Amino acid sequence: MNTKNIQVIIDAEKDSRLQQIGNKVIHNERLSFDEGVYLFEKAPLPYVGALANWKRESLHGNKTYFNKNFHIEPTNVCVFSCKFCSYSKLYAHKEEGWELTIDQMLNIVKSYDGKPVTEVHIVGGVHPKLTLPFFLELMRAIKAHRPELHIKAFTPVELEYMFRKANVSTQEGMRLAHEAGLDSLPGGGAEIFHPEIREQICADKATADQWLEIHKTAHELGMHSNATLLYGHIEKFEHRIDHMERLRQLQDQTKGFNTFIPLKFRNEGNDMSHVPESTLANDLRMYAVSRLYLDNFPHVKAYWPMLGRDVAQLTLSYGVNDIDGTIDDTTKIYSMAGSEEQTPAMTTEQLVRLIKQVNRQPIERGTLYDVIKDYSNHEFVEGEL
Ligand code: V47
Ligand code: SF4
Repeated sequence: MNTKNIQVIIDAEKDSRLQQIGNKVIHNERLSFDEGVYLFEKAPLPYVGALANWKRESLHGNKTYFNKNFHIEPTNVCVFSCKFCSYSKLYAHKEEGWELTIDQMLNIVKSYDGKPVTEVHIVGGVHPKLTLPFFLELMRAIKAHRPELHIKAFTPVELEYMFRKANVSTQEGMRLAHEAGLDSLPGGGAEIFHPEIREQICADKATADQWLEIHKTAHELGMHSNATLLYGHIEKFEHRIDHMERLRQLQDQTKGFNTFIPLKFRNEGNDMSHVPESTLANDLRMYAVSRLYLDNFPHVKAYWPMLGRDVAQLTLSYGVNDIDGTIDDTTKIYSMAGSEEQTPAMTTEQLVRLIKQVNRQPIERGTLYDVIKDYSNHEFVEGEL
């Protein structure tokens, strides 16, 4: 959508405050906290969607990124007790859980030998016996086997616990992890930063300040990272904007975040099953407002295993320019929480088709958004990965 067309939509809007917000967006002016909340509360979905789509296209045109990655979940045993989590087995019930050895995880990595994956994503529960030295050894073993494989691993929740048990500072712990092969941090563990909500849904794990401090330290060491927000449960719009405001402020300082990933709360099999899930319209609004509020984040990603393929495809018109990866794996965290995607795996051909169906340009990227291949005119051959 060009600027002339979006100006027509802004001028036709009857609410003068929304008109004002629209004009700020197209002049690249920063939205205030109250304006962010107002968009959630009052903006018609087509209006906020058109603004977010304009922003997305002015940043990235039709480009829609994906990567070829696989996940390893070292354990689902966890010392914490987040109420929304359908995945973890408390340490007291650890016989129901799993914990992988370094050899088992290395064998997963080896099973991708010769396959064109560029990233391994490692995140799991917080097992009291899987300590910092264990994970340092794991990363060294992966790098010794496949040095160019990008290791995106561990949330601040896992890292804060490892560092505390190992009695090292955040700076020292992050330095050791980086030296052992950690290339970047995924966005998990952020949930909702505001204490009013955090204390109700995940009181005992890393605080908002600890989460932000660990990402800041990673950025200072030259690593990039992602950020998430768990939305659509008991939080209010103010809490979402507060969360994004804290991220926006850190990003102003470090410029280390690549991607923002809103994660839709799924309510199956956890202690918050009585809380209804967000509607499709509210999902789309969440993506659109994120794109507009986080003006210093280059990318907004829809994580399709959580949302489902159809909704993920729709978000590409509501501010999203990244659709994660082929994720050929056995990730359980979402299927256990009620996602439609029971065994999330999409072939490159399926992912490319999904992007092309809405007239976007599929680009395979590395973790840091280096362009690996433009799939616009690619003809797939049978069995291609
Ligand atoms: O922090 C747990 C979420 C996150 C539920 O950086 C739930 O590229 C919804 O952060 N309903 C971990 N969400 C996953 C994550 C992630 C995923 C994909 C890519 C990236 C990236 C990061 O999963 C947790 C939590 O917010 N989660 N339970 C649930 N019931
Ligand atoms: Fe543990 Fe993470 Fe589940 Fe919380 S969300 S209980 S930290 S595995």
